Amino acid sequence: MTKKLNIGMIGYGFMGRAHSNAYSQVNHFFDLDYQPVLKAACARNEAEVKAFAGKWGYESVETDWRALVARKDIDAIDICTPNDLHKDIALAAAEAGKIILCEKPLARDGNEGEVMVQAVEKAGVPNMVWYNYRRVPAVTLAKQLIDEGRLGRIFHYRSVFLQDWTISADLPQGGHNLWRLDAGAAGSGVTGDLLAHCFDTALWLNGPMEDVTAMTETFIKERMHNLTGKMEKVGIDDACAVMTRFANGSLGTFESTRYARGHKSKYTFEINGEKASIAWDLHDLHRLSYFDHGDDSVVRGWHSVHATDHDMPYMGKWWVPGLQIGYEHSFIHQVADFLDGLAQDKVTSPTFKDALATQYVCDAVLASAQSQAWQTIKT
Ligand code: SOE
Repeated sequence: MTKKLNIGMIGYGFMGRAHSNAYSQVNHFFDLDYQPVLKAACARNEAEVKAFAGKWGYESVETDWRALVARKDIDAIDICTPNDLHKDIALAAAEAGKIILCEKPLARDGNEGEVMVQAVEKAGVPNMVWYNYRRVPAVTLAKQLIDEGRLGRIFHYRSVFLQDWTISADLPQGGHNLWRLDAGAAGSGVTGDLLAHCFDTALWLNGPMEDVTAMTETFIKERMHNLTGKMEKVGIDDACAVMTRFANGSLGTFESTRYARGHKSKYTFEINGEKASIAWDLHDLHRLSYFDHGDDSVVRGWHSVHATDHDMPYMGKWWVPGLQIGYEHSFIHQVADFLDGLAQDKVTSPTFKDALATQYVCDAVLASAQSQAWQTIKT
């Protein structure tokens, strides 16, 4: 019989919606021992959280996350708040013995992340961080191809995450929707928000990085702060470029900006190996580009693999071959894997500990941009 897993969701923004959708959909498509129940939604603004709860079908609301964490009928806490609340909520939830799912990045920096890892490990509670792009079928396929040795020795890992939504100097910082521009709430700018995705995927596909050198820029130095009503210094990085060495000997380059006019969410990676190369682009997320040097020379070239057949990762659970899925499905896949892990008493990656490794890369990047010197990445 299916076991109910009562979810307490904290936050109702973009990610609150993405996760709620995943919980609602997962049992329609995956055969699982657990079924998430949208038990309670929590946010400070009562009217907003009630509207959110009504739309998604949450059974109740709370306006204080501590009251939610204290509730006996909640099994799992999902943290979808701005980054500055991740640590306190996670610590309280671990103390209360709750399962914890936390939106990325794990924390504002490695120090906060370490405390969170200690807390979940001490409490022995299942935990996971929502680095969703690992579960796009074409990205999971990339992992399979690498693990099968099809690329051979890896030489290069190249990745960018480009957006353009903060170019206007009139855009304020802080508060609902714009906390990503407020260093106090976010911790950092594109490094923690966007490069963190690139680093998580890279660590998963290509293994640990050893050291980094980086530069950052803040193009708009002051913005009106929504919470104070005053012009305040902008503390986040608007753009960041990184060079790194991976432990497997390959070289990595990463770039992220919110000032790439014309790009809305252009996340790409390309990996060049001795035998083959692969490339992926979020704007065409169901395709994996693949070049195999072993192909007969007269047909050798870049293949565009449409990752929709039933033998592609996760795709057997969806429609008929050729019909593609999208962004929101990566979250559904992540919940499916997590619930399956719970049923089998197995850890589902990325755990808090895995996400701490990404946090350490971000810390080293920001430290390098500051010191203008190479930085060793903490392990
Ligand atoms: C920022 O605009 C953002 O929403 C990130 O916070 C998400 O993690 C990323 O997937 C898309 O862009």
